[in-house]
Amino acid sequence: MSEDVQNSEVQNYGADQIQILEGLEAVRKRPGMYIGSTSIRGLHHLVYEIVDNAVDEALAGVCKVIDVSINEDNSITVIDDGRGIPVEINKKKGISSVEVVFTILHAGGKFGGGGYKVSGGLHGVGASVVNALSEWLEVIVEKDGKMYKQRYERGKPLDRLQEIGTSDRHGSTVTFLPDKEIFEETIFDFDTLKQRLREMAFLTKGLKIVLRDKREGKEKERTFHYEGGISEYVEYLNKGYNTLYPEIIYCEGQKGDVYVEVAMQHNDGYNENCNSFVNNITTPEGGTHYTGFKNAITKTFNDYARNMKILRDSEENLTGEDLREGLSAIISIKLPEPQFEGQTKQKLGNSEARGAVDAIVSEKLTYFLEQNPTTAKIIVEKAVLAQRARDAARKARELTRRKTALEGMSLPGKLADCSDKNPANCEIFIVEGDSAGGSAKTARDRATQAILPLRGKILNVEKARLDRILGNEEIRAMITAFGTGISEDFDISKLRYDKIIIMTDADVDGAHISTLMLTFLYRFMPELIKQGHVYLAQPPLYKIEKNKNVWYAYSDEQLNSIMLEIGRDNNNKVQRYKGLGEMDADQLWDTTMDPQSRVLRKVEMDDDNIAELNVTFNTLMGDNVEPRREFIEANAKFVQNLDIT
Ligand code: TSJ
Repeated sequence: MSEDVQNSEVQNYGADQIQILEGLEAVRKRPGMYIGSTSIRGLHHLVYEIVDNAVDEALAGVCKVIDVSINEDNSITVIDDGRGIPVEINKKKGISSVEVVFTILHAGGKFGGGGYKVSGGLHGVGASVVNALSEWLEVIVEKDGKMYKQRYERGKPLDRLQEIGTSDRHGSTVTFLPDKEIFEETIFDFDTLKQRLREMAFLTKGLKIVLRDKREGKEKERTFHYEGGISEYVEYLNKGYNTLYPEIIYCEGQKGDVYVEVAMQHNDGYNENCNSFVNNITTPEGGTHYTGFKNAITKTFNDYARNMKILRDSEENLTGEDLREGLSAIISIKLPEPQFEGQTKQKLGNSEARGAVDAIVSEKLTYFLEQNPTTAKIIVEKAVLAQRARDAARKARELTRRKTALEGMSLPGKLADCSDKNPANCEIFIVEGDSAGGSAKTARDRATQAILPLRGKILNVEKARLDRILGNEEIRAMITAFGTGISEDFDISKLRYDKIIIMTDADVDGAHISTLMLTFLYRFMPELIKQGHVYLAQPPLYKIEKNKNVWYAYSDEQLNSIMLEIGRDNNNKVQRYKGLGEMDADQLWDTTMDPQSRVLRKVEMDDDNIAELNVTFNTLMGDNVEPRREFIEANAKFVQNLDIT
């Protein structure tokens, strides 16, 4: 690098520099266009953006470790051991390549109408967007024995890239502090970063990603390193389930520009858990790659079953749905120019991906089935059983439909409905137990609050086939009360209540019942959760009385602070509520149901984290007791864990 370039005054902006600054100014004016939002979600996208660049270096085979730190001041440092960002002067722009990376908007980076990240190349919008949205950013490059550094403030370089010393390692280090003028929230959440970084590590086999929290009192560290890549991801998805066979089926190959990797394994459950990715970005709505995968599975297993005479000529083909019952899979493809479609731009559109995945999975799976006849037979037999159950379920469902058509909307007998007919004003409490249900019926505001008492624990939908689920009285009561129908029949415009409030005892059993309820909603009416209609009521844990005054405490901390305030003496009476049933109607209204004073917790889910949410449910609801216990112990407040944003 020549001396004069290093020392030139940045203040002398040329035409190029002015253009660059205008570009970054546009990012600061409309950040949402580039990172989706300026909420906590957008904040975390900054980290993924920087890490993506280092992951690209790993994909090129020249980076083994990526180290991500949340620093004491809530800045982020990402270090890799790659080749180091090129430092030579870019002939066209007259500045170092490092400066190009941090100041010129990524040509391919585009955003769809829905505001979701839609990568143009292997990475997203680029490091320049992160730079523009940071109060300051520092980059250090180590390569060829030298160390270079440059600092920016709100996107503007303070000086040119400087050679600052020598180094015997190679790599890139980027530290940035998100701009408080831009973001509504600038405190990073360790668990949110943890989930995405774990996903990235699963998707890039061999890459080691270390996440550290260096903030005072929060110090911790996690390492993600999977030599098995997506095969280990499938193993992780099936943790807590009994698998049907020991092998993880793995297919890999390249066709044209499309690199395809698929891993899968069946468990003895009934839900499909297939997650697809393009260039390491999740595609919750699937698309051509997922279609190619489904085509290959259906065709290959049917061909196999017929060749082996497990299916006779007179018998019908197995359907794709039946073959995917209990299937956990990761479909990960990489291609140069992904096209995203659909309302939220989360669905892959490239037609070449369909053929590539279909061809590669068909070929490798055919070979696998020939080599592993015992496993092949287990899968086909499970699908045959699923086929039969599906027939039974269809009959049960037709019966339900005919009934509603004949009798009109016949609401369940146990439902105490509200009188207001405008759903926007209405809420329904799903209450555990008949006695609490009775109190709730007395306490409620009859105009706007409906009560549906449920008896005991509701059916665990993770452990039952559709015919049994639809036959369950409690579940049918909820379906008819909500009015929306389920699964493919689901229609949110028919929702009869704006809020669905789950009200259970504040103990372990209550938490379990809430989880069963949420599992049901998540599997059959996920839109209710996505669109924010589902809530958890928050009954108090304690009642404190002193001289005819009454306080309620919703946590142990609150109990302590109340006791401190009123003084600990013999006039205090503290009652620990063991269940909703111990409250009379007035108390229940005051503490838990009155819209003016109650606390509700909204249940949230996020497309970014579908695979994670699936894990949460599998671990809690699957068969193996051990992982479930670990999970509950590790997440004492586990219902909050559903608030994955
Ligand atoms: F872009 C960035 F600043 F966000 C960033 C880039 C952040 C981090 C943490 C790492 C990186 C990065 C970039 N790590 N490694 C690289 N490598 C290159 O940019 C590179 C190096 C050498 C060559 C070559 O052809 O010799 C090519 C490239 C693209």
